[in-house]
Amino acid sequence: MQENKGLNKLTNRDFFKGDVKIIRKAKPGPVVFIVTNGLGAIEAVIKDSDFNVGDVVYLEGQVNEHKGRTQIEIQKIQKSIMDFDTIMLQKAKPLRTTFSINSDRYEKMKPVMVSIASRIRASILKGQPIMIRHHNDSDGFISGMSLEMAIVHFMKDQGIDPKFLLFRSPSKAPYYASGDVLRDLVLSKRFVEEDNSDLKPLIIVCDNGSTPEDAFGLAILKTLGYESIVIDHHNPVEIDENGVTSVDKYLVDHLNPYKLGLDSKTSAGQLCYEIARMICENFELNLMPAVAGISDRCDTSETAQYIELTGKDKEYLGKIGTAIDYMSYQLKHDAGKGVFEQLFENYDFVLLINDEVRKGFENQLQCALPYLRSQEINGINFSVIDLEKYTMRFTYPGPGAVLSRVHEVAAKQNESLPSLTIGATEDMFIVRASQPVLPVQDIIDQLQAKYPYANVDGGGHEMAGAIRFVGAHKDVLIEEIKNILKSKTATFSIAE
Ligand SMILES: [Mn+2]
Repeated sequence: MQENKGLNKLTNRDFFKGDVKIIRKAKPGPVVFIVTNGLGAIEAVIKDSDFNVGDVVYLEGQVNEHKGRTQIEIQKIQKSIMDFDTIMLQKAKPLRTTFSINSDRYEKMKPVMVSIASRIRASILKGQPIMIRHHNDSDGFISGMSLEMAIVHFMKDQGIDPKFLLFRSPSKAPYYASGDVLRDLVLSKRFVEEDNSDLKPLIIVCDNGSTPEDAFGLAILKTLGYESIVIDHHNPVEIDENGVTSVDKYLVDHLNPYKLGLDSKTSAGQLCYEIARMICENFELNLMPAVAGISDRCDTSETAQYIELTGKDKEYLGKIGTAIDYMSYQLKHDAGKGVFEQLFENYDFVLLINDEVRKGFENQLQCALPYLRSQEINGINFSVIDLEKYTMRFTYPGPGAVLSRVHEVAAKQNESLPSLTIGATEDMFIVRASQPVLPVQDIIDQLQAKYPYANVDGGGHEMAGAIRFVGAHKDVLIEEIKNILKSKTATFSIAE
């Protein structure tokens, strides 16, 4: 066998001698190790052994085929003093560190992206399980799926079986809620038992994770000794002049454009896609960042470049995003493995779902629009609709999507003014604005200050977000939002 050759390239009747690291150990029965030389992995079998995951050993043995699998039959195993960590660290460096498009924004974020890609590659190489949690919308699914696809690709290239090593799931709440964190902990325990490994999974949170709402969940993970990474583009709300956010102290890496003085206009799906390309230099699926950017309304030159790469138009791609949102709604907590992938492969499936979604919107809007109330306050077209009363519950599209459409209609009705639309449910306001006339966070801060007993909470982008509160105070809070608008002294101009 030649040097610098991955162990997964060994073939029947080779004789192996060399230093390896144990990345998995399976019992009972004979001990089956998965060992790697940093370039590729292979099974190595012995009757019994006290060596464990993480140990570096010197091996000698015949390579044989057993039930269709190539294995080293260990004849000699002993402790090795080789510095494997240095070799693995070297190997973890991405082979590709260029982007699929030209972007000054990306260049600014590159060091963090390369660092995250290296860390994920290092986890794969040492057999550390990886758990991906992502927002349950189109951009969030694309974030999680692009990382997942690249990781699977890289694992297979290395001869590593992704089973028990990779897990992805959507979050129900628009943040990494403690319930999801605890569920992940239970699942991670199962990983470790299957694996006989004492390596705790690496947790990756995408399109969520940057705000104070995420802090409790991420603090739990840190306290229990887990490594977590956040890749997000939502406004972190709490961020100091050095770009340090409220969650940074719980993380090993945190990519968020705001940390580098940028904004939410680069979607998490686009960030994750570029990191995915660095994890595996053979991974490419440019439909993903194009759809993610369109779904999250990121009107940037980056999105335009991605669209161009696909050779499709915005409408065609937008329909894939719509279909992802629909499936996410129907599948709830389910990762939908194998089904979401179809949306990037079978466009008839996309069209079929879009037809259903169109009918659903028509229905919901027919119910809601007659009850939309608009008024001009201080140069702003302010509209309110009671989504609880005037839409069908548990029916797609849900209140957030319906409110977006209602807002579009409200904005069209009075195009000369900036529009702010609020959709109210029992204990939540969904907010949409055509311009950043009154950022959602400002509303939250002011309501919190004046009505502490309403327990106002929430978050979002500058022009879209959600505000939760104790239901009894709903009407008072709506009136207060109107007062906030009335008392604003600034006049707003229409953006060109
Ligand atoms: Mn997003």
